[in-house]
Amino acid sequence: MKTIFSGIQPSGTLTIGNYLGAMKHFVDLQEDNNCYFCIVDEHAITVPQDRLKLRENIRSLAALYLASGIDSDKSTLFIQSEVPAHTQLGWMMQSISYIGELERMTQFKDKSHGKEAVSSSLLTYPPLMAADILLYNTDLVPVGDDQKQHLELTRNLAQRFNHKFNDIFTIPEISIPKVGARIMSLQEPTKKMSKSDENNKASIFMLDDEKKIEKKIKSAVTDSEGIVKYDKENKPGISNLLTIHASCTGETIETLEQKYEGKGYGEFKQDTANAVINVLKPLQQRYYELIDSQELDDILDKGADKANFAATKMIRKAKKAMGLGRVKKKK
Ligand code: ATP
Ligand code: LTN
Repeated sequence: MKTIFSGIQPSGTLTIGNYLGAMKHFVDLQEDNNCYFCIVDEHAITVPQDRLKLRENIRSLAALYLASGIDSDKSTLFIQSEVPAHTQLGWMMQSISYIGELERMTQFKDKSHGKEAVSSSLLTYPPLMAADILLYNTDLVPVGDDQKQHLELTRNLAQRFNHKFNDIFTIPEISIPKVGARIMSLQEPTKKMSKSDENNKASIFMLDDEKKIEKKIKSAVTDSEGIVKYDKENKPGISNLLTIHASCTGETIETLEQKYEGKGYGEFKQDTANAVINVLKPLQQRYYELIDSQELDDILDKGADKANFAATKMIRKAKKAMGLGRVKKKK
């Protein structure tokens, strides 16, 4: 049994990229592991958020986790800002991070590029992410491909802390899915599908209805060759649809290539849309049952209690290791 930790930002409606690259795998992992799944709202405020929208997104993300199959009897589901230990350890992690290494993070470069005002928390986002993971003695972190660099930094910070102070942190491993680790934009298939993409047609959202899903997949950018074949370099659009299709049905990409040999893109796109709809429809039904329920609040309360208990223990150790606070004199 391993300890697993992962987090998703409540920064908009989740896409099937988030689902196929991350959430779907969380559900498989919870069967025989000790899992923590977090709604990382403190990460979301590193870029400007509308307060009411943020509140809505937090609740919506919690309901999506559960609707996807996260079981609160097996896993701990909680909101980051309801466990103060995250920012506490985040600060300690910042104090052993170098500005140079944070400036080298591609996510920081991408998100700060061309912006007039860049918050300092956008730069110090990775030490907070390291804290999230290290608080729980995490062995494994399931994430999409884009988080590799942050995980590498987390491992470095954990090693640095252990070496400098005391050996208290487990060095976490990263787990990236074989298929679906990087779902691309439907409109610009060389760019990752993102929940914050300005072009609405570029992403399929987990709460999109059947008609929207069909429309978006049918208008997905492909090529004029007419051959359903995986070739990421020359046919990024078709390769992306093959990945989506395969991840949704569990078929291999090779099986799909054979199945659509000699057939046009029309039929392939229609079947891909159906495959996505079949995955999302039952999930959406459960989502709407949960979103305004008391059950959802009870689960999040229980999750915060469990996470607080485990995280507080680690904070005590980290403070002691760094020499923070005091040792009380005996009377
Ligand atoms: P944004 O799109 O707003 O920049 P994000 O979706 O990258 O944010 P998160 O919501 O925190 O950021 O990501 C949650 C998880 O989903 C992470 O494990 C991330 O790697 C994964 N993920 C995000 N986008 C994709 C994608 N296009 N393909 C596969 N996995 C993805
Ligand atoms: N940085 C991640 C979200 C995230 C996370 C984490 C993922 C914050 N804390 C801890 C795994 C473990 C992202 O942007 N996708």
